Amino acid sequence: MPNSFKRTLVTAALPYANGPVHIGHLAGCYLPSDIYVRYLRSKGEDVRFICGSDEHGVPITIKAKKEGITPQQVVDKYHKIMGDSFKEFGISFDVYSRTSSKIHHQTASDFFKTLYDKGSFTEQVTEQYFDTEAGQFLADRYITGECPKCANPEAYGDQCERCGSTLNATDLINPKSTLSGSVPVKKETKNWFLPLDKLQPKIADYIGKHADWKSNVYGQCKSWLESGDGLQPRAMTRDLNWGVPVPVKGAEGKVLYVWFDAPIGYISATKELLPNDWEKYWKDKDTRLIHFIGKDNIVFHCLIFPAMLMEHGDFILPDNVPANEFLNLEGDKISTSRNWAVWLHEYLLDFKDKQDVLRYTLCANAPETKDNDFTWKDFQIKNNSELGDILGNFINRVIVLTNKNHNGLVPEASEYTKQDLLILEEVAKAPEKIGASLEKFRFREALGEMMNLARLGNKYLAEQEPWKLIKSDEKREKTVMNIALQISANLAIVCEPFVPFTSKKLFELLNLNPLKWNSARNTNNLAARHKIASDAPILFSKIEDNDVQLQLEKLSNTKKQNASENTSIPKAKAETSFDDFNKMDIRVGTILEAERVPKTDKLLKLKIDTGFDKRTVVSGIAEWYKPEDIIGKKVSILVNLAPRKIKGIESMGMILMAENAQGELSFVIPTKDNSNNGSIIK
Ligand code: B3M
Ligand code: ZN
Repeated sequence: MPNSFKRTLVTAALPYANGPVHIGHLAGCYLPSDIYVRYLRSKGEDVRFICGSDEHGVPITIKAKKEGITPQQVVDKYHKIMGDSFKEFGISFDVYSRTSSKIHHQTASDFFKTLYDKGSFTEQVTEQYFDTEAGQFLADRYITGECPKCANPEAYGDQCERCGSTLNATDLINPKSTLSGSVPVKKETKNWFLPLDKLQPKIADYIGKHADWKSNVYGQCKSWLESGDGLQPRAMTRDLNWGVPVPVKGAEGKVLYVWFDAPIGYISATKELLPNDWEKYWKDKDTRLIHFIGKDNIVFHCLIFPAMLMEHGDFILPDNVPANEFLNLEGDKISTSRNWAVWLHEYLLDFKDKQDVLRYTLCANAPETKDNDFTWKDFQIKNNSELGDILGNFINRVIVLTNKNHNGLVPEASEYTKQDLLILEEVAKAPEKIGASLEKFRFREALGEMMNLARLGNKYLAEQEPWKLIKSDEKREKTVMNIALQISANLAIVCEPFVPFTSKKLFELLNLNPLKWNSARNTNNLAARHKIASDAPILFSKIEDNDVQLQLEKLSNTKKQNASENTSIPKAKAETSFDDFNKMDIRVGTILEAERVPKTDKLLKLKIDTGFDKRTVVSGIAEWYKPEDIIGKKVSILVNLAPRKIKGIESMGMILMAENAQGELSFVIPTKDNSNNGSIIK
C-alpha cells in the first residue's frame, strides 16, 4: 500500500436489487475488489470491505410493477439471492448491507440535510415529464427516447447506455413513458439541484490530482469535464414514492435521487459494520478510500459523489476508482432483459464446488482496459489446461511423491545446487511481483505471475526427475522434493486472493495453518519431517465437452426465445386526435444526394427535394440502405418537424420508414408515379 496510509476502505458498487448477479457484475467489480482485499488482509493491513444492495431507484419500482408485488418485496427477494450467492462464491465482504435499512435512511437523510443547511443546493421549479395516464412524474428509467449525443433511440432518462452519457430526462428526443408507452407532458415541479457547474473547478482540481488513475477512468473524467458546456446542475431529488424521503419542508411526495443516496450507502454500511469505529474509515486522512465499479458508474463515483463529499466537508475523498470495462458473453453484450447472461446462482448449482474455476477464468479475462469476452469453451480450457494441467498437476505430483517415497514426511534438504539457489530466489520474489501488479490493479498480470510459480514448480520437477533420483541419488532427491514442497506451500499462500477455495485445500493437504503473504518471501515454510496429507485428491476435475454443450444449449434457447418474443407486434399507441395528426405536414420528396455521416454506423446525410425547397435530413437508415442505391428514390418526409442537430448537422425533417419486428427499415412511399415532389400525404 502506498506508504503514507494507515488503513484502506474498499467498496464494491452496490448492485441494484432488481435481479440476480451475473458474470458481468463479477468481472466488473466484485471479483477484482475481493482479490484486492484478500491480498491486503493477507499482508496484515487494516482493511475493510464494504458492499450492500442498492434498493432504491426506478428499476426496482418497474420490476415491482411488472411482477405485481411491492418494491419492498422485490428488494427482499434479490437482496437475499445476491447476498447468498456472493458468499458462496467467496466474495469476502466484511458487511453486505442494504439501502432500505433504517441506518441508511437516517444517514442519507442527515447527509442531505447538512448540504441543504449549508445552502449547497439550488432550489428550482422546472418542467419535468409527467405521464398523465399513470398519474406520475417520469424520471430516469421511467422514460426513454433518443440520445441527443449519439442518436441511440433507446436512451434512458438518466443515461445513454450506448455512448455512456449522463442525461436528464428532458434532454431526450421523442421521449416516451416506459409505464404506459404514451408521450409524456411537461409539468412544473420543485426539486433540489447540485450545481455541478459551479463546483466544476473544485472537481476538476480533484481529478487533476489523480492522473495516476487507470487511464480508462481518468480519460472519461477528463472528457466529461472538458466536453461542450462542462458539468450541468443535476437534480438530487425525484418525484417518486420509493426511496429516502426528502427531509425538508415542502418536499412531500419526493425522495432523494437514487444516485444521491446509493453512494452514501457505503457510509451507512460501514456504520453498520463498525458502530463505534466507523468514523476513522471515513474521516481520517490516513484512510485510503477505494471504489471498485463498472465503467457505467464512473461519472457518479468520480465526479458527483466527490462533489457531494466536498460540499459536506466531514469526509475524505475517494483515492482511487479502479473501474473495469464490460464483459461480453459468447460475443454478445450481456443483457438482463434479454436474459443473455450467466447468472451466478445458476452457475453455483450447475458447477458445484467450482467457484475457483469461474474466479480464475473471469480474472484471466478481466475487461481491465477494454471490453472482453467470456466463452464456455475458454472456461473449459482454463480449467482443464491451466488450473488442472499446471497448478493441479504440480501439487498432485508433489503430494503423491512425498507419500510414496517419504511416508508423507517432508524430506530434509541438504546441499543446494546453483540452480536450486536460483529457483529459490525466484520463488521468494513471487509475492513481491504479484503484489506489485495487484497494487496497480493489474489483476490479469498478477494472476499470470501466480501461475508462473506453478509453472516454475512443474519445470523444476521435470528437469530434476526426482522419480529417477530416488533410485540413483537419495540425498539429492530429498533436496529436490523439499524444494518442490516449499513451492507448494508458497503457492498456497499467493493463490489465496484469486482462488481461495483451492488455497484452503492446499493448506489442508500440506497440513499447515494458513500463512500470511509475507511468509511467501521465505522458502522454508515446511519444516523437515512435517507430516502432510496422505491422499492427493484431484484439485480440478475435468470439465467435459458435454458440460460445455449444456451451457451453450441453454444460451441458444435464450436466443430462440428472444427471437420469438421479438416477432410479436408492438401494442397500438394511445389514441390521438385528428387535429394532432393534422398538425403534421408530410410530403412526397425525392432523394437528391446521400452520403454516410462520418464515424457513425447508422446515419446517412440526405439532400431531399420537397417540391418547395431542397433540404438536409439526417436519417438512421445506413444499416439498411447504401447511399449510392437510394439516389433518385421517392420518400415520405415530415417537413414541419422542428430542426435538430445530429452529429453537428442540422436535420430538417424526418423520413418515414416502416420498421419490422427485427428492426429492419424500409421506405414508406407512394405506389403511383403521379405523386410529384411536394404532394401532401394525409
Ligand atoms: N446500483 C448501479 C449498478 O448496479 C448502481 C451502483 C450504485 S453504487 C453506489 O450498476
Ligand atoms: Zn448516446
